Amino acid sequence: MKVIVAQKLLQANEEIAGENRHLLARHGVLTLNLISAPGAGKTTLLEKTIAALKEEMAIGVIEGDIYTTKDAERIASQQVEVVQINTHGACHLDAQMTQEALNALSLAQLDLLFIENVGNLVCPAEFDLGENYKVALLSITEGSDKPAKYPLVFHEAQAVILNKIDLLHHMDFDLETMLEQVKKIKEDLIVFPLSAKTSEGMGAWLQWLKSLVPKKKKLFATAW
Ligand SMILES: Nc1nc2c(ncn2[C@@H]2O[C@H](COP(=O)(O)OP(=O)(O)OP(=O)(O)O)[C@@H](O)[C@H]2O)c(=O)[nH]1
Ligand SMILES: [Mg+2]
Repeated sequence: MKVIVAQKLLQANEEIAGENRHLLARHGVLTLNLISAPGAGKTTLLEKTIAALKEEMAIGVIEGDIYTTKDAERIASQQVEVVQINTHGACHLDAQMTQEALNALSLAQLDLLFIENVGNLVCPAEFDLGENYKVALLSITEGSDKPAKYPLVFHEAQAVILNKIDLLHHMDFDLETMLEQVKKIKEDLIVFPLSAKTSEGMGAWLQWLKSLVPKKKKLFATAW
C-alpha cells in the first residue's frame, strides 16, 4: 500500500515537473538544479558563478532551505533575482514548490536559473523539478567513496562539480578512485574539479554554462 502511495506522489510530481519544463522552455530559461550534501559549497559556487557571469546574462536563483533565508540573503547581495523556498522539514524540493517559486520570478527576463536544492545527497535526486540539468556537487572533505555509496544523484546528473580542490593536499581524497566510480555510474558524465573559494578551475565550469545558454536559446527558437 505504501509503495502505491509513493508511486502516486512521484507521478503527480512528474506531471507538475512537465508543466514547469514547458513554462521554462516557453521563456527560454536554462535551468540547473544543484544537489549536494550540506556544506559542499553550493551557495559559494553560486556566488562566484553569478559574480563572473551576471554582466553577460540575466541570472535568477531559487533557494531551497529547510528553515532559514541565509543563503537567499547571500545571493540577494549580488543584485540578482532570488526566491526562497522553505520546506519546513522536508529534505528536498518538489515540482509543486518549484512551480510556486517560478510564478514569483520574472522568467521573461531570465537567461539562466539556478535552483539550490536542500543540502542532501539522497532525496533531491529522486525529484524532477522540471530543470534542464541536475548538477551534483561533491567536496574533497566528504571522501572519494561517495559516488559508489550514493550513486543515484550521479546517475541523474549531467555534470559533477568536485569542489574544495584547494584542500586536496590536506586530505586523503583519492581523485582517481572517485573519477573511476563516476565513470562506472555514467560514462559520459562531465566532472569539473574546482575551488569555489580560490576560483581555481572555475573557468571550465563557466565555459560550459556559457556554451549551454545559447544552445538552449536555439532549441527554444526551433521548438516554438
Ligand atoms: N576550502 C574551501 N572551502 C569552501 C569551498 N567552497 C565552500 N567552502 C566553505 O564551505 C562551507 C559551506 O559552504 P556553502 O557554500 O555554504 O555550502 P552549501 O552547500 O551551500 O551548504 P548548505 O546550503 O547548508 O547545504 C563554507 O564555510 C564555505 O566557505 C572551497 O572551494 N574551498
Ligand atoms: Mg547553501
